[in-house]
Amino acid sequence: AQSVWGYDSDNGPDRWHENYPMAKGDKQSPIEINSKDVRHDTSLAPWHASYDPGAAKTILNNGRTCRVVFDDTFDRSVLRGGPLVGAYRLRQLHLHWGSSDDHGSEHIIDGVKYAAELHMVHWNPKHGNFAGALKQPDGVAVVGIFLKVGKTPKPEMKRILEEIDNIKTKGKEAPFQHFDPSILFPKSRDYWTYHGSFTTPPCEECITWILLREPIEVSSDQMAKLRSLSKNGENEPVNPLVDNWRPPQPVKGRIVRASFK
Ligand code: SG7
Ligand code: ZN
Repeated sequence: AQSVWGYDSDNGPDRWHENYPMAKGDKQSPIEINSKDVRHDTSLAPWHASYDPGAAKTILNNGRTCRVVFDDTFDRSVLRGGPLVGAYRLRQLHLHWGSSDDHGSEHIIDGVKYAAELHMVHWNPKHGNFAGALKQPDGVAVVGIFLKVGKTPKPEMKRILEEIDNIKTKGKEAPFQHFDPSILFPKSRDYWTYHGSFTTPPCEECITWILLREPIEVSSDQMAKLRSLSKNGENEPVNPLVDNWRPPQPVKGRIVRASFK
């Protein structure tokens, strides 16, 4: 078995199950969504995020993604409604992206791969702490936002992108304060929802996915900036951090519901 999981041929998604058997479970993520198989559910409520800009703490490169961490010691930045019961606390956001603009997202929509996918990870405080929530089917809620490359840069991505040079290599961390991540949401609140897993080992099946229908538009230059991150540590040979996405997993009879028609 591989010593550390990653996205390369020797330690990538096809081999994760050797060390993390849950990766072959029945409710794995991501999945491919086909609009013709989706069930419009009129009982699905709108979702609401109420985020405190003061909860943002740091931004870091862990060699597998770039992540912004939030204070989740109390109900400070929360997500409610949609398919969820109760308030879920924002813990972190991170992204998955490709080596070029034509792929990089984890979920695939009607055959479309977006350039990147942003994940806002929230947990259900009724389970006590994040580790406890990971063991429960209603433990975690992730909002997924697709990034589509177009002509216009997304100004709201600037704060994150201007920190890239400060967290270039694996293990680097920088302060990241006064940031309201709801500025990254698209206009439409329409979403798909289904029950699945984390897209990285150990791939626990504890996630209510809320995938936003409308992508946000970023420029090709903004994507290139993200790709300038490195997998390697500071004094190691340069190894670009790209293609940190897991391919779609078997749906196994799960139903994807849509909040819209
Ligand atoms: C990224 O995605 C990281 C992970 C995250 C994982 O690799 O942001 O976070 C940490 C703390 O390393 O795993 C437990 C967790 O949040 C999977 O998250 S995802 O399913 O939303 N892609
Ligand atoms: Zn993710």
